[in-house]
Amino acid sequence: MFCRGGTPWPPHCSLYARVGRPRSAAPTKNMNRFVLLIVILGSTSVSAQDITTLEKIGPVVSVQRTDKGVTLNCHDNSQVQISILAPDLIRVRASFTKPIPARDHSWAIAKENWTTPRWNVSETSDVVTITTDELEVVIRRSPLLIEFRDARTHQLINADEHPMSYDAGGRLASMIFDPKAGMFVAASKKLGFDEHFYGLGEKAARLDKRRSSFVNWNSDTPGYIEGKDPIYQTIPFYMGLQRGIAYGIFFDNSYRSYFDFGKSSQQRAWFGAEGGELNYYFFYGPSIKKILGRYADLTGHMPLPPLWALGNQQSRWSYYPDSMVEEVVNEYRKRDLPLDVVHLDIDYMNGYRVFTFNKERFPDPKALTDKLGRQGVKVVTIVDPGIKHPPDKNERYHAFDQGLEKNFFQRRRNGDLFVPRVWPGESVFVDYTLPEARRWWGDLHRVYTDNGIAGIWNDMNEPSDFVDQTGKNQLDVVSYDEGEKSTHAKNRNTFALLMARATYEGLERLRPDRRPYVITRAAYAGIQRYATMWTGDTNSTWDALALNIPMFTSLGLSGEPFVGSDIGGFIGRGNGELLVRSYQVSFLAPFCRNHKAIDGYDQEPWRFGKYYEDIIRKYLKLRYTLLPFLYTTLEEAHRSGVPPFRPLVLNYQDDPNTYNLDDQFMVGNDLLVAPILKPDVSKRLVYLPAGLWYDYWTNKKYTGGTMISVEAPLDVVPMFVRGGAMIPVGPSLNYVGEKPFDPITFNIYPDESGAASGTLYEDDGLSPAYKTGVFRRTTFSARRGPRGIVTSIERQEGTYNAGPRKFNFVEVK
Ligand code: MIG
Repeated sequence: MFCRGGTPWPPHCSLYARVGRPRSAAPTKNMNRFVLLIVILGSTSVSAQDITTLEKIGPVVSVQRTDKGVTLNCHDNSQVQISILAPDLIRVRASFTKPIPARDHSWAIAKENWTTPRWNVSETSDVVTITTDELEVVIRRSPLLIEFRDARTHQLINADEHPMSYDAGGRLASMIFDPKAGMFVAASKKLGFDEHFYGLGEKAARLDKRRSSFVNWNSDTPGYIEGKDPIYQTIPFYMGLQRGIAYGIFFDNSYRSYFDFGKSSQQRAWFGAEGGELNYYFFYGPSIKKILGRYADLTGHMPLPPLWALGNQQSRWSYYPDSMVEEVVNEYRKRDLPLDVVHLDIDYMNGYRVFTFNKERFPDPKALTDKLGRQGVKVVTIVDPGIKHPPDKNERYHAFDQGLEKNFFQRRRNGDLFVPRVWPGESVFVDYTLPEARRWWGDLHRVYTDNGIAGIWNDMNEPSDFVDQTGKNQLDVVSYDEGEKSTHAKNRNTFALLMARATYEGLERLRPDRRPYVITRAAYAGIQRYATMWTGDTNSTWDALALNIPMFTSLGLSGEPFVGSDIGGFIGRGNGELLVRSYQVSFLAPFCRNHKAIDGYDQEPWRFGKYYEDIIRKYLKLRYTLLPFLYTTLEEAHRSGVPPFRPLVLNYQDDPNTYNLDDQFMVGNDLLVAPILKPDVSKRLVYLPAGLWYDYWTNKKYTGGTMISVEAPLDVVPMFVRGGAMIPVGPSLNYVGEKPFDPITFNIYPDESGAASGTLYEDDGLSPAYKTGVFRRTTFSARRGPRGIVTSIERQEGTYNAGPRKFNFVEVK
């Protein structure tokens, strides 16, 4: 391996670069120093804080009733606003030692105007109590402590362990990113003896986050392993679950934030941030599904991507020239492997200049996309935020020239252009908080849409800077931020959200009759409105594969339903067995894409020989026949916020056996999958929740509520269908749209009582017409009678004419 001049690839090169390896020193000594440095960096994060040393908010001296709730005035001049958004959604906003500011802005929130539901407030000398139909918020005046109770049972759901706190004395100033940009604020909640924690978006961690702590600071972390934190995304939303009762907390604060679920203390789960407001939303379930629906109402429902986004995708850093892209696609077709999308990584550009094509490698991109289009394949191009800063003034590059002229680029406080170093070398970043800059950026995508590019893949948007990945080099970079002119401490974590927004809205304007398809690496809460995601630069290892499941399910529990990971792993050399097992996870993930680093061993499905290729084909084909089912579960995510790729706890939250189960997953309500995540293993234990289950491959029936042991030779992923399900299955396809979904066969898996039901969602798969009711959702039911199974249509919704298609009903026995 070699390090190319100045670029941080392969990853070990960047690490050396950060340590500043002296050229003459002996390598082993350097290695030790390097390890030491990592240890020191790693330990500064959470343990440095003891929130009990912070200043506590003062006791309540008066209470004002407002239209939407109450304002509490505190002894230390702090103010707390409690707003009732819905019977199960309460906002808590605190301002320390000064009144709540009039300015109230968040990039994450999709819905600001809620119709206040009926509510009441009552006061005694000790407490103020707010009641809605579902929640009781009990506020103790002195000290100020907030409790959330179930309005019907009065059962405690969540309670402050400590009054809300702020770092008035600047005790934490030495550890915070930018002490000038804000003051540490924190909230502390009682840790339930049996409380489990879920969510927090993309973390290289297990499903149940109890007894762990995390930091949010979007970071480019190639080759991350379990425990690496932070990585690319910030979703400051989590759910607590105790005795089957769930609540959610969305701490809407984009500064570097901290979440500790009983790691530093046995008493508390706390969260805090290095600035901004203590501003959180409390969601009450008790069901997780209901919380996810509300979270989607608040931060945005994922729009449907085009149906072909559920197709199989192939990528590589990088396929070029155009003839090689054609070769890849031809190989797929020749080998009878389904394929919908091929990705062009950074080498398609002219010297990494975004919005350009390299003329030698891709002389006629339109001809290429037309040709591939005739084979049923779409092209997605990568777009990074770095715009090349021309090395000499005479170089003309439209993206730079226009952006400079319009003053859309980020600048330091002293007015200098901020010049990070990324793939193009010295570059500039756009200030996406400027509405006109977002519009301009979106419009720049015309070069892609005109050339038939079907989707955009945003990378490096943490934003990554080879000069310094910690953000220190960007400390004094100012963003417009709706007039606040705030700095990096506040804007880093929302950079990707706004870039994705600019891209999505641009694609909407450029192709109004098509659904945009955007993929992102970094994110902040609300990202689901604009982009799908993948989990960045994983390793081609078994450990990395095992992380797929808790990462996908946690993302799903954090409002990001469309997720996936580089199949086979990104960095290093995989093998046929790992690749097959990786497909056995991802063939049911929303984003199903094989991708590999520039210096990794090739890993397209055929690269390890026919034996493995045949198994991969089996799973890709199965994915395509299951598309009617997958699309139906994806639409459910759009509508209800409940993701397709689920941890078992989401469907069985009363069953404690599911609370930390993260080597199995479910797709929708009906399919349970228990992949093999270790080499040379062909047998495993599978937990089946209570009820009747059918082995997908053999139709053998099991009664759940127990562990079973199943065989899983390399060509088998253990998979079970819930008794009571009807699974819609379509014809075998090489790509989406090759033929209509006709016939559609409903495989009926009756439950113990002989009943089953299922749903089929259909629309044109391409246009935004579904948003105005042009879809068809059909609910079917089946019942075993004396003369066999009887099926009926329970309900039909929507105005879409799905055309004549044949439905077959097959009872699985
Ligand atoms: O510094 O575009 O995560 O998928 O292939 C590496 C090159 C930049 C990181 C992405 C990866 C992509 C690669 N990129």
